[in-house]
Amino acid sequence: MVRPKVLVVAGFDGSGGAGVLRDVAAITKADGVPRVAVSAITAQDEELFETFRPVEPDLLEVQIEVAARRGLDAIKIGMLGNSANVEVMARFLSSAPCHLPVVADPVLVSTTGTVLADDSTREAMKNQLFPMVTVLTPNVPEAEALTGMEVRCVEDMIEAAQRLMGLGVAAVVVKGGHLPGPVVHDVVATENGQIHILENERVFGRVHGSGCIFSSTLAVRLASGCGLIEAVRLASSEVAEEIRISQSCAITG
Ligand code: PXL
Repeated sequence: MVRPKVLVVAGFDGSGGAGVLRDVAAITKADGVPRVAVSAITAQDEELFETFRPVEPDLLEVQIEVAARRGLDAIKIGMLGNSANVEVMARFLSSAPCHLPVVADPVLVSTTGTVLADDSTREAMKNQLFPMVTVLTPNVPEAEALTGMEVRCVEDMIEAAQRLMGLGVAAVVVKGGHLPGPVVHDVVATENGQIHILENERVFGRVHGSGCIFSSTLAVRLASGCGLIEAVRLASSEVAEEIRISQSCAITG
């Protein structure tokens, strides 16, 4: 099969931990062809998030137009930086072919605690972006922030997924890695009201940018024709593998 072209619209993190560099690596590893439009530039490393600036919306718009010119098979959206850039993204999606899988990772806060989407950006994401998205992939803190409810267990994850479906997304994957326990649950809600609960043994350790790895791998798999549940399984095992790799690097130096 021809390698699927996946457009990433996300922030730049020069340390490579998160953002477009991580997305490009994940897409390439999954045998996709990455195309990139940078929405914001961040200055950070694993310990410290110094600052970020969104790019001007007209610059984001032309990057997306150019990246899409030769055709796309999927889109992965990460950090957008501000509400103007959310609007640019939503406008592009409203003119994109409707069969194109669009995976949105609702990046709100950096791993180190910096707010990456302020209130007006969050509102624009909910009102303008999410209704155009095929799969939304929040982790537990993001699901809590977007729904306003506390998420402590699988039943809460199901409730949060259903509330997020109410925003007009076609499917939601709430990733359970932030909840304690030896088994990690991912809850998938789909348009026909179905709920699927996937279980994976916890791989101990962390990798910066695990949300980017998950959503980018998911986008490639969906573009390659995988069903949603199988694509989620493959994306989860990719994250687990990257955690194992980063653990063994940490041990061997
Ligand atoms: O992992 C979320 C994320 C995504 N994209 C960028 C980020 C972060 C977290 O810090 O900086 C650019």
